[in-house]
Amino acid sequence: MFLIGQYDSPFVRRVAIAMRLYDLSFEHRPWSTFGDGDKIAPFNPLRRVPTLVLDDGGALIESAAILDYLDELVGPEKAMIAAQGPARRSGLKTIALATGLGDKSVSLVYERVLRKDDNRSKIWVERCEVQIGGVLEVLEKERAGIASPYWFGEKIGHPDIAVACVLRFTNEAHPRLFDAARYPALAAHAARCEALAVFKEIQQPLIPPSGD
Ligand SMILES: N[C@@H](CCC(=O)N[C@@H](CS)C(=O)NCC(=O)O)C(=O)O
Repeated sequence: MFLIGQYDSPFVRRVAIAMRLYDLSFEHRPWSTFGDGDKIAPFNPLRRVPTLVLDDGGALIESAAILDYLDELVGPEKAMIAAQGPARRSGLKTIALATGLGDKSVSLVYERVLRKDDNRSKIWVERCEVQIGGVLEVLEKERAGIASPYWFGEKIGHPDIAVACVLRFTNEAHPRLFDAARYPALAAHAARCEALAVFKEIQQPLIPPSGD
């Protein structure tokens, strides 16, 4: 199978990190959503990443759906989220907050680089910034109340990976919005994850689209 997308995307990165942790081999096609849109389109008409192309030629889109498939592949014992019950719901909520924050951060990048007329929507930018701040506050409070090395215990899980990937992206794209002194538990969480070999291997400094 091959994974389409660059590792500066927090969504592509979280899928690739999970695949490595699951020991699943894959080829990486680091196609850019804007520059290589025509290459992505036959696999995903939305021209979005991550897109995972399976050995039978079928393509999976959306990081959550891709990870759902990978979890099924490795089975419930190995899956990096509880199979059911309150622990699963809680994990899915943390992931949704993190990836929602990621959506807002990505949206702010597009707003910044794709508008050539200096005509950004003030309402949209302010809304995204409020949403990002709100999620950071909630995640900080949640993480500060957890003593274990990872969000749901001793072992790394999808929520940990999602939060760390999104924090790195947000920090690179909008350093003003993530002040480590204000969010010390999240900063420590990100540092713990980024220190792992798999996070060091699977990363790429942010290259925003040029808009040309
Ligand atoms: N909800 C999607 C978000 C993926 C996403 O936003 N990908 C960005 C790159 S970071 C993308 O494909 N952007 C191009 C576009 O949306 O047209 C997921 O979880 O996979």
